[in-house]
Amino acid sequence: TQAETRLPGLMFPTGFVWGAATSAYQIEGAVTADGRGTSVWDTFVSRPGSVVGGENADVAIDHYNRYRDDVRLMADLGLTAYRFSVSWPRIQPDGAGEINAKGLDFYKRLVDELLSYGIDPWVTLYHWDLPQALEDAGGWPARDTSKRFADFAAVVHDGLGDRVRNWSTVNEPWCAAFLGYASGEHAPGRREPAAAVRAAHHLNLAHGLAVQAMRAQRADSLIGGCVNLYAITPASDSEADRDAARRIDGLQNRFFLDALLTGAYPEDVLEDLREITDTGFIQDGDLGTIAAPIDMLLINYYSRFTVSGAPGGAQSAAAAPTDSGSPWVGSEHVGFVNGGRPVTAMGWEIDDSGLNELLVRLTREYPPIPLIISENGAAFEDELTADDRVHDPDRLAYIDAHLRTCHAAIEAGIPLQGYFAWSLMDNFEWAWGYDKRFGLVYVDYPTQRRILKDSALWYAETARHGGLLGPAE
Ligand code: PNW
Repeated sequence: TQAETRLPGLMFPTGFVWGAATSAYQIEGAVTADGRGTSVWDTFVSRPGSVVGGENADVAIDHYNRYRDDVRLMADLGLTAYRFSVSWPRIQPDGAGEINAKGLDFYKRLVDELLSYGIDPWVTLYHWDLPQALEDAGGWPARDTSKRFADFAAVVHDGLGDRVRNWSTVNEPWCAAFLGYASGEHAPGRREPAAAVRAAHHLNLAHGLAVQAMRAQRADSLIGGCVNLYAITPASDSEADRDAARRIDGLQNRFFLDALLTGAYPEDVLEDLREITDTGFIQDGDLGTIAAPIDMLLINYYSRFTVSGAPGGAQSAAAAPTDSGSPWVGSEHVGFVNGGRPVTAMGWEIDDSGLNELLVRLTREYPPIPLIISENGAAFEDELTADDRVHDPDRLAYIDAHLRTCHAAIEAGIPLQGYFAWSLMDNFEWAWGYDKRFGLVYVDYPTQRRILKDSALWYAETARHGGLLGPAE
């Protein structure tokens, strides 16, 4: 292989986790199989105008039926870990009570298949597919949903805890709260800023209650919270721009990091938020629950935002594909400015220095905790060639640059223990439908054929080698 003809390059520590990630709704399909209930995403996609091209994930990439082949693909890629999520409505079709054994069985089979190849399963408990029945009862703005989530977490942990060691609770509470309940570009598509703030708190609370419930079941599970962080720069040194950066950093990063890691919401953010909602729903003791000790922090990193406080902003950071409001509740005046960097097919600016900035900041400003990059990757326009190849040098370069940043961080003593590429395979990219391809593996949707992109072959070699290869000898 090429590995033997190249210089060693940048080696990562032994035991570094080389993974790839997916989520249930984005890949599974089979939405009515084996007693699965309805989630808010099933409802949302059937509403005209919510997804580009009117697409849905009824079939997605049919992973529910093809999981054995997909796991073999992971083994071929030399992955040591696979991060996936469990569909709540498969386990509890109505979000509470009765356990649907057939749903849980699917994940048992999946985990056993992974373990048979020596691939470590990393389970995410919530990647946005709230049972519709719970949304009908109020959704995340209702406090009770946090308790229902803790019950669900206990069911899954009880069912899989004997064979899964690494767990995370809620994937990206920012997205679930503010894209789901403020901008409405994600399910359930509500545009209620005050409700979105309650949702954000209840998603944090759900995390804390789930940690408690799982710890009570067994002590040897490793449990983390998962946040999507952005590097944020003011467009200029003006007071207005610096205030814009403080606000967006507050809503996007600190609201979640401070709660999880220090047990307090940032005062300045609470003060901004009081203009749109009273915060009486944050009850005594909640923050203690939310800050229950965790074993690691999972970070999803994609990009940097450059922000301006000059009036006339109002557009969302990652411009939404559908008609939607602003996720930046109370800071709708903030403008997102072109920072002048190359962008991906999502229009997201490529900047690995932002990842470094975040890792350094986490180490400096928060109590020490093991870190995992649980998502990082990029969408580009991929094309299948006549000889069944996908040349994706931009994606390869994106991942390479971010891995170099990870390596430098580890050298600098930052406790970064793993990296998961988003995504293992092309899949249903939420409001964008199938238009945006994030996969290392190309999926030919009409035939469901999986084809390794150049980036997949390169990532496989990197994972096998345990580091980035140097130049040819
Ligand atoms: C994350 N934004 O989503 C999710 O965890 C994945 O499911 C998703 O496929 C991936 O990133 C790529 O989008 C995000 O608008 C969606 O800021 C939207 C935003 C951020 C993350």
